Amino acid sequence: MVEEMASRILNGEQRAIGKAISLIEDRKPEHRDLMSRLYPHAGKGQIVGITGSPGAGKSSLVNGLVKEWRNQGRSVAIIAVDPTSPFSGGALLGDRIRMRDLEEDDHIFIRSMGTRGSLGGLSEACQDVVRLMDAAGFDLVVVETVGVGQSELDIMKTADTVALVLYPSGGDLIQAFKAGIMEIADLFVINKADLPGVEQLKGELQDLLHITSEGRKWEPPILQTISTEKKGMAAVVTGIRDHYDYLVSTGKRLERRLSQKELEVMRRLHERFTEEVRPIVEKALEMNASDPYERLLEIDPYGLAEVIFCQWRKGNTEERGEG
Ligand SMILES: Nc1nc2c(ncn2[C@@H]2O[C@H](COP(=O)(O)OP(=O)(O)OP(=O)(O)O)[C@@H](O)[C@H]2O)c(=O)[nH]1
Ligand SMILES: [Mg+2]
Repeated sequence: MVEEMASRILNGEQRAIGKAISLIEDRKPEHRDLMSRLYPHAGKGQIVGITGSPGAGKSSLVNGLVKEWRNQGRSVAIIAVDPTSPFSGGALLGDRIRMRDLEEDDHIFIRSMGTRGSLGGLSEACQDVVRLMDAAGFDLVVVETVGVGQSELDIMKTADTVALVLYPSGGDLIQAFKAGIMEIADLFVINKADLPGVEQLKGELQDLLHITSEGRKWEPPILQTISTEKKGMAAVVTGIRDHYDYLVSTGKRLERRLSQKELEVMRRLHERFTEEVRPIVEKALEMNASDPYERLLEIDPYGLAEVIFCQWRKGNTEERGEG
């Protein structure tokens, strides 16, 4: 079943892609086999992260960029990551409405992803979906996230090219600086350039860039757009292309991917291990659930973690017949 699904995905069949995404989002065990099969086929597309504070105009920008890319005959997959933020509810609906006119085209794929349950794994799932789209043959895989938390930052770090969307009087520049987004941004887009304060924002940005860009070979361009009027789109598309050419010609694209490998293996292991021990943890706490709250609070978490770890290790050695 997974084998057939993989070959249909490699053929670019949208229905198979949709099904696979659900498999990935639910973290079903089969998704690992699927991803292993797809992995050798990924790595041809350009992964573009678009980040910025809520309402900066990321979706409007992506909308405009997609039209430009399609005019150049390039296919685009868009993943709108919706963190459990208080802003996302309405915005996501807005995205759907605005992007509906794009959905008739076979060379465009749009999907929103959110945190399912509270156990996280969003960045792992997102990375898998990106890889899936890449393997399916999309020339560009665009990930839109609100630049707030660690998992968004993790997602951005797996992109080839990161564009930070700012807007005048957004007051989000310092926040982005603090969150570490400034350092990983390859392009700066000042959107809503029809509003006053563009020059001031540009000045502040240039000052901050002096601090963060030391030793960088790529000089991040600062571009201006009015996304709602589709103004400035061509320059952003060119900037994204230029950055890709820079990565390829300097060997940095491979370098980046290699340095991410260890991190990714560690994250996959962490996810796998957590999955494995969770039932043991739940059981251990359940046994104590009949105790009054005070007793539950007395449980020493360090000791309990140690007991569970040893129990898990013992179980494994017995399984291998070494016990
Ligand atoms: N004046 C002006 N408004 C814009 C521009 N671009 C986007 N907007 C408006 O800004 C609002 C937010 O735009 P979105 O594209 O949804 O912004 P977003 O960053 O995707 O928002 P979230 O996904 O909620 O974080 C909408 O009302 C847009 O119409 C622009 O260039 N100029
Ligand atoms: Mg949006």
